[in-house]
Amino acid sequence: MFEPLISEKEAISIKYLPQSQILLALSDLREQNRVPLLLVNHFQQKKGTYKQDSEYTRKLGANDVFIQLQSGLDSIGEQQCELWIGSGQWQYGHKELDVDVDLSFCSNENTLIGSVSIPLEENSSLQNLSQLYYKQIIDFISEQSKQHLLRMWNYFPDINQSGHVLERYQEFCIGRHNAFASGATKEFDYPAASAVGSASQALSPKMVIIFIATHESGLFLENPDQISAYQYPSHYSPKSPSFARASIYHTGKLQQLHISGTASIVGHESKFHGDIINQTHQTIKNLKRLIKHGNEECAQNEQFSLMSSSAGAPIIKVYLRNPADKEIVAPIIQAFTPDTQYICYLQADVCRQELDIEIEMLLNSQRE
Ligand code: 3EB
Repeated sequence: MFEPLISEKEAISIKYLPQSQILLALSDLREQNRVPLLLVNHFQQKKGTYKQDSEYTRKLGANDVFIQLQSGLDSIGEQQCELWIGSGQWQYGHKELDVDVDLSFCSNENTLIGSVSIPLEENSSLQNLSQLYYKQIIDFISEQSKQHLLRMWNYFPDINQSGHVLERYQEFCIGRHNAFASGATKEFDYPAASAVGSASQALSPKMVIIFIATHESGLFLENPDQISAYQYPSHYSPKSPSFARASIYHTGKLQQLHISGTASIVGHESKFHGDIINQTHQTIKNLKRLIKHGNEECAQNEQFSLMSSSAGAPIIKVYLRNPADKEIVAPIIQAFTPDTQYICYLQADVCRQELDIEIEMLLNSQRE
């Protein structure tokens, strides 16, 4: 058997796999004494496919993944899953936040990963819900002494539609901002994040929040070519989006760079409205600038690289508003990260109406 990569021995490793490979991947993990922590299905439970889904779910049940959930997003092409893997001792738990809402989590000494799926009603206020549940997450991770949020994902339907007063994304931003403002999290330690719109025709619409929290604070980065999201002018949202462009965390010999959802934004302005090719090029430019900046700020030995190394290769997730754009952007992204083994294309609405693509990444590097 191959010696596991450093990223696989020391930290959470994330793989994007087609659903058809999940059961096999899980049985391989068992043989290697590695722990399946979280499985995200990027496809919906649709009427008519119930039988097939329940078969998959039943087999999965026997494989003991700590946390399983549906993102509410749809894959473009084959149905994709996201499998998070740990090693060593992890413990599972869950906490009831509300009648229908559990926070599922698993944690080791340094790290806690968790998820909350919040059922949405027609008239749910995204502001109230995000404020309420962010506050509960923040309180919970403090109790668990993993009080530093490192990385968060936020998925909810109809992100660009109007909510009670404002656009639903803006209402979400206000609630999130208020929750952070009421706690100890300041601008300079906002987590890296992604926030995109999930499919609106879901059978049971949800706001899904997934997060990584750590005992010691990560390092948070901004992109020199972009205004920090938390300093955007107020016309984007009365309370600016509370996230960092990237975060870095060390465990053992590994350092990991979590890059937030990144779009075709320069300064604070959206660029290349209606032009998916140039939006993709601009997004890649932003990603490269951020990686370069991360390396200048803090790489200790090995640099974060787009190429694969002893610490592993980057993984990359691409959110597209229009599934048909995959054909156009795939060759551009392939040329950008030729070494990546794991790339995941999802259909999602970018939180700015005029933008059609958002990309997030996770890179590993080795330190002494
Ligand atoms: C941007 O750069 C694009 O509100 O958490 C990207 C990543 C974006 C995260 C969020 C929003 C968020 O402003 C949008």
